[in-house]
Amino acid sequence: MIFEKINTVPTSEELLNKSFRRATRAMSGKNITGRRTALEANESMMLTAANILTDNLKNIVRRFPTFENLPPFYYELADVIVGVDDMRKSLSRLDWASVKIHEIAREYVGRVRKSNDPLPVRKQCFGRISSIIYSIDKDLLFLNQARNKLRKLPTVSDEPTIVVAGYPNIGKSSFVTKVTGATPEIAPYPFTTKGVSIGHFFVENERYQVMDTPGLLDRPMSERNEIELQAITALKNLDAVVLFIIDASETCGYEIEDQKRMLEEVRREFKLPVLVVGNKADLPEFKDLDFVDMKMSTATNEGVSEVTSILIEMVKKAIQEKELIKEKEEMETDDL
Ligand SMILES: Nc1nc2c(ncn2[C@@H]2O[C@H](COP(=O)(O)OP(=O)(O)OP(=O)(O)O)[C@@H](O)[C@H]2O)c(=O)[nH]1
Ligand SMILES: [Mg+2]
Repeated sequence: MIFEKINTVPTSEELLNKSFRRATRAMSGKNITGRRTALEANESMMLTAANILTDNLKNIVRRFPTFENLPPFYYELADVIVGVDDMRKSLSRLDWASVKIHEIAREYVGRVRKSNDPLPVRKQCFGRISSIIYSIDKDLLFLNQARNKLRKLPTVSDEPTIVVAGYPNIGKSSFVTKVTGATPEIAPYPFTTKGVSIGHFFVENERYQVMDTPGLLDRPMSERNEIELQAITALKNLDAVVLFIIDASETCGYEIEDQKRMLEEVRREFKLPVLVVGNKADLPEFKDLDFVDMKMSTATNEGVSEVTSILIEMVKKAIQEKELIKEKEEMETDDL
C-alpha cells in the first residue's frame, strides 16, 4: 500500500512524556554532587529532551509523502479525503516546532552555565518546550487522523487500466474473473464498503489492470455527494478506459432505461473513453440495443475476447493521445 510507511503520529502528551522520561533516565545513576556535575546534568537533560523531540518531529514529517511526487490519482484522492493543503500546513508547523525547540535548548544551555542554581533554569526550559509541543497538539491529532485515512487507500498501479462499471448483478465480477483468470485482489477504496477488486492480465508482455468497482460505479451519479464524486473522478488520472456493461436481458432487475441513464452520467463525469457492452447474450431475453457497441456473454464466453481486444486498443490509443498532448505542451513551453 502506498501510504503504509506512515507510522502512528503520537499526541503532544506522548511526545513530552517520552522525551522527558528519557532525559531523566539518562541522568539516573549519576552521582550529582558538586556544582559542575549539577550543571552538566541539567545541560544534558535539556539537550537529550530536545534532541528526542526534534528527531521525533522530523521523522513524522519525513514519513509523510511529498505530495508533489505522488501519482495524480493518489494526489487527488488524498486531497479529497484529508486535504493536501491542511496536511502541508500541519507538517510545516511540526518543522517549525522542531527548529524552535532546538533554539530554546541552546539558549537555556547558555543560561544554565551562567546560573548558580541550574534546576529552576532547566524547569523553565522544559516549560517552554512543553508549550511549543502543546501548540502543535491539533496538528499532531490531525496528522494521525490523516494517516489512518490515507492507509486505507487502494493499491492501484499507474498502468493501463480498464474500469468496469454498470448496475449491480449485470456481470461485472464475472467479466473481471474471466479476463484475469483469477480471483481479483480486493483493495479498500474510500466510500465503498466492499472495496474495489483489482485483477491483472498480460497481452504481448504488457500488463493491464482491471478494476471492478462494487458500490462505486453501480448506482446513479446523481445520488452521490460531492466528495464521493471527486473520489470517483480521481480515476480519470489513470490511463484508463471504461467498460460499461449493460444487462440487455434485464434479468438483473434494472430496466434498460435506468442503465442507459447511468451510462450517460458516467460519460459526463469521467470524460474517459467508454465501451458499451451488452452482457448475457446467451439468454432468450437478451435484446439488441442501438446504443450498445458490442455484445458478449460471460457465461458462455461468447464475445469476451473480442471485447477485451477492443478495450486494449482503446487504452493504447488513449495513452498515445495523452503522450501527443504532453509533447505538444512541451514544445509550446520550449517556444516561450
Ligand atoms: N445467463 C447469464 N448470466 C450471467 C452472465 N454474466 C453474469 N451472469 C450472472 O449474473 C449474476 C451476477 O453476476 P456478477 O458477475 O456477480 O455481477 P456483478 O455485476 O459483479 O454484480 P454485483 O457485484 O452484485 O454488482 C450471476 O448470477 C451470474 O452468474 C451471462 O453472460 N449470462
Ligand atoms: Mg460484483
